[in-house]
Amino acid sequence: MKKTLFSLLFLLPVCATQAQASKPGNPVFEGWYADPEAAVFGKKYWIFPTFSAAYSKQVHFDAFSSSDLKRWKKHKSVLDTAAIKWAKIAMWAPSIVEKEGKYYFFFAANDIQKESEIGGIGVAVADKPEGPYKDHIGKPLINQIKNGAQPIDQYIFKDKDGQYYIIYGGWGHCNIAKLNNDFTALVPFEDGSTFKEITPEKYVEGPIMFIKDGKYYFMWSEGGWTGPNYSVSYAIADSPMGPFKRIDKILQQDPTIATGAGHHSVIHNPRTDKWFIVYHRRPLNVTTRDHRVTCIDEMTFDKDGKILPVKMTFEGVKPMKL
Ligand code: FUB
Repeated sequence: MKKTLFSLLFLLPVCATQAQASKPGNPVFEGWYADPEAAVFGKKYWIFPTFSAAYSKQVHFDAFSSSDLKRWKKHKSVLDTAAIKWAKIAMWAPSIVEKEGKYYFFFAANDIQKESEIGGIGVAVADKPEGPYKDHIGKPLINQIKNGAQPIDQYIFKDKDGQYYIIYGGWGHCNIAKLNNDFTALVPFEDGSTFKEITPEKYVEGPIMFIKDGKYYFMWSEGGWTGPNYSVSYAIADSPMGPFKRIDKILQQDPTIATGAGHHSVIHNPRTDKWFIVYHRRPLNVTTRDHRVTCIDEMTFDKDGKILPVKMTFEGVKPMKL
C-alpha cells in the first residue's frame, strides 16, 4: 500500500508535465509545416500547409481540420505527385477555394527557375476539402515568368462582384491575373494584358488579400524565409489592383518566442467578428532551414482599420466555434 502511494506521488509531476505538453497551443499541430493557407468551409476551419522538408521530399500535402481552432485533425496526403504527373519536387504553398460544390486546390511545384522548365502553378480539384484531389487541367496553369515573378505562392481572391483573381509571385515581384469561370485558364483584362504587376515596396513573396469594411487589404512576406528576419507587412487600397502603399510590418521575430515568422493567411470568424493570423515560425535557437511550424494568433485592428502588430504567443488562441 505504502509503495503504491509513493509511486503515485512520484508520478504526479510527470503526468502534469505530459498534460502541459499536450495542451493545444502554438504550434497548432505537430510536425514541420509552413506557408499555412487557412480556410473556413461550413462549420470547420481548415489549414493546408506546405510539408516543410528538403525539396526532393516535398511530394505531398497534408491538411488539417478543426471545429474550434484548437484541436486539429490530420488528413494525410490529400494531394501528391502521384495525382499531378508534371510535379516532381517542391510542392508549395496551397490556396484552396470552394466554388459550386467543388474544392479547387492551387499549388506550386518544381521551383522552376526558367520557362523552359516544366512546373509553376497548378490546380487540382476534389468534391471534399480533404480530397482526394486530382489534376484539373493536366499541366501548369502558370508556367511563365512574367514581370520577374517566379510562379509560386499563389493566392486565390474572390472580389465583391464574384470575379476570382490569382495573386502570386516570388523573387520580389507580385502579379495579379483574372481566372476564368472553371479555373482552367486565365482571361485577359479589358486592356488585353493578362498579368498586372502590383508589387509593393519590400515585397518578397507569400501574398494574400481580403476585404474588410469595403477596403482591400493586401499582405505579404518580407526578408528571407530561411533566416530570422522573415516577416509580414501590409497595405490597404480601394481596388484589388492597388496601388498598394506599404503601411507597416505587423508580424516579425520575437526574441522570447520565435524567429522567421511569415508566409501567413487570415481567418475571420463572422459570428464573433474575430480575426486570426495563421503563419509559420521557427522555434528559438533553431536555424535548420526547414524547421518551420504552424501557429495561430489573434489579429486586431485599430479604429481606423489599421492592422495592429501581432503578439506571437505559445498559448495560441482560445477555442472558438464558427
Ligand atoms: O515553403 C517554400 C517556400 O518558402 C514558399 O513558397 C515561400 O513563400 C517560403 O515560405
